[in-house]
Amino acid sequence: MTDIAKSAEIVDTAARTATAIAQFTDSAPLGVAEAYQIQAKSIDHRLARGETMAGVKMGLTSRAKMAQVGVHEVIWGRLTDAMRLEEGGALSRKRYVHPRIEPELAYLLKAPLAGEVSAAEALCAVEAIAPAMEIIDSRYRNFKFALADVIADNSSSSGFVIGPWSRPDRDCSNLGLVMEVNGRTVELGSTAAILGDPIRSLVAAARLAGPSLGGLKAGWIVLAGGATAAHSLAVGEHVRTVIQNVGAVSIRVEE
Ligand code: OOG
Ligand code: MG
Repeated sequence: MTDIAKSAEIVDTAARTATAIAQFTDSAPLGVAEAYQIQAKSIDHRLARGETMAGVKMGLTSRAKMAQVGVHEVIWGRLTDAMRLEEGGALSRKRYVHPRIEPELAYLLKAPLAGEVSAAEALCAVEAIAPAMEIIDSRYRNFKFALADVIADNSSSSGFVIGPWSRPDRDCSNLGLVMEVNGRTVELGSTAAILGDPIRSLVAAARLAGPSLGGLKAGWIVLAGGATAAHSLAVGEHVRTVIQNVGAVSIRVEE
């Protein structure tokens, strides 16, 4: 039997102290349902320290991401206010184990969403969209994990940065995007890489995450998932993502 509380404390401490840990599945089997319980309890520690829920991140919604980490299921994690980084600001490299960054599309909800919804219904709950990047930092050694490990570790989420919000009045199903580091293109892609259309990621968030969270709430952010493989961050890098017709978002990496 997995000790949910103990495991939650282990991932929370690893995240808080930027210390790599062994995969849980190296020592004992771990189910997906238990893994989500560990995630929930680990985030409870953050909420107890005064952080508040800011939304949900969807993960492994593109083939490029699945291939990079060798896990092939859509997963989700919780976002808190403390994970948000200032757009155009800096992140401190030493606060992470081995951070990576990836280009994403963000949705801001104006109405609650839960359970089985259509793409049209999901879009009706969207107040705004924005270019975004997620900082993922698996707490497991060598960024290696199985499905249940990554879920327990809040689906690797450790930060996010959101560019300017705009009205969700355009077709976002196939928008070109580029992620550049110090002006050099490192990833090129399309929002279509996200489940064929990123709105499907919001539909999946409502179905998969909604029930555990009492629904996705108005005011929450939903990250649709990386459209390309992630880039490993190094001190001195300035990372910028531009999404066609949506805008740009950037961050730099300090010591
Ligand atoms: C797992 C999290 C995946 C995404 O956008 O696909 C994710 C990982 O890559 O460590 O955030
Ligand atoms: Mg992501």
